[in-house]
Amino acid sequence: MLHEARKALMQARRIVVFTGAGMSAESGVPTFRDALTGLWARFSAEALATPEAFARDPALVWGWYEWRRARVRAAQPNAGHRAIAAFAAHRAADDGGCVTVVTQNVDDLHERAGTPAAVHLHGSLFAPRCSACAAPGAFAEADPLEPEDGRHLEPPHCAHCGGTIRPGVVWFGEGLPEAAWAAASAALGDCDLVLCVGTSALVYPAAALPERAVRAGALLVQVNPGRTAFDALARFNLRGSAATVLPALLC
Ligand code: BJW
Repeated sequence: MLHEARKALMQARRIVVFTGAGMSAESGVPTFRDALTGLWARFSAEALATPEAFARDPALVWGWYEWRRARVRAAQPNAGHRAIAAFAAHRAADDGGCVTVVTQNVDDLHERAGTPAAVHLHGSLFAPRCSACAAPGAFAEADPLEPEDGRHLEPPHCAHCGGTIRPGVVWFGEGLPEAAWAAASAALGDCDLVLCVGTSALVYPAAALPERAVRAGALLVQVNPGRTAFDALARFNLRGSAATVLPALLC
């Protein structure tokens, strides 16, 4: 199966790598929905990842995202992130076609592994903005949080209008960033192959993009240790972790 999937990748000219939280799991960044270790097993999405939650208790939400940002800063890209970056660079250098990385992740591990322009569908932990005027915000100068600390923390205020700075991520009920959505729609609307890594494929509208690509004739290869909503769509289901399967598949 790995050999066949590898052959399909080598033959494809326009490839989209579509990643989710499982991509960063082996870097120590928790997923959302894994039964024991996922964030939603320990924390309430309604209390932390909605605009209503931020309006109700900004310090609770800001503190939680600062805790997560500290964890990501302490993490390193894994062999899977590095394999994707090396594969894309190799393809570009050899004029072997284009590879676009589209991620639902709010970490910066693709970039730190050498992927220069990953498309972030759900925003970034590193791009806070004003909740009133949308101007980019800055983090407070305070000492970094301890990785296990999820304490309340007052968010900083906007230098332009005094509004409350919010995390630059996409919460439930919010639209996706327009530029990222346009770039991802274009790449997935015109690809031969989509390589889906570490996503449960349950969150929309992101999950609709690979579905649409398959309907338009693209072949889907999936890397995931568990079952997902994409299983039936995939030509190849490679059951394993990102950091073990991707180097074997791409390098
Ligand atoms: C490994 C591994 C290893 C483990 N290697 N793999 C249609 C139907 C039903 C509902 C909806 C719908 N359309 C919209 C909705 C509502 C909602 C939604 O989708 N809900 C569903 C959950 C039911 N969607 C929204 O609200 C979206 N907005 C919207 O629709 O707005 C409408 C609107 C339009 C215009 C104007 C205004 C409004 C927004 C969704 C935003 C999602 N946000 C989050 C949080 C981001 C911020 C943060 O980080 O806190 O995004 S939720 C969370 O889920 C996060 C993720 O990006 C996203 C996807 O999760 P992902 O990446 O798939 O992770 P997991 O944990 O689910 O899966 C991990 C996988 O990895 C598993 O499969 C493991 O097996 C695997 N794995 N270890 C490889 N080592």
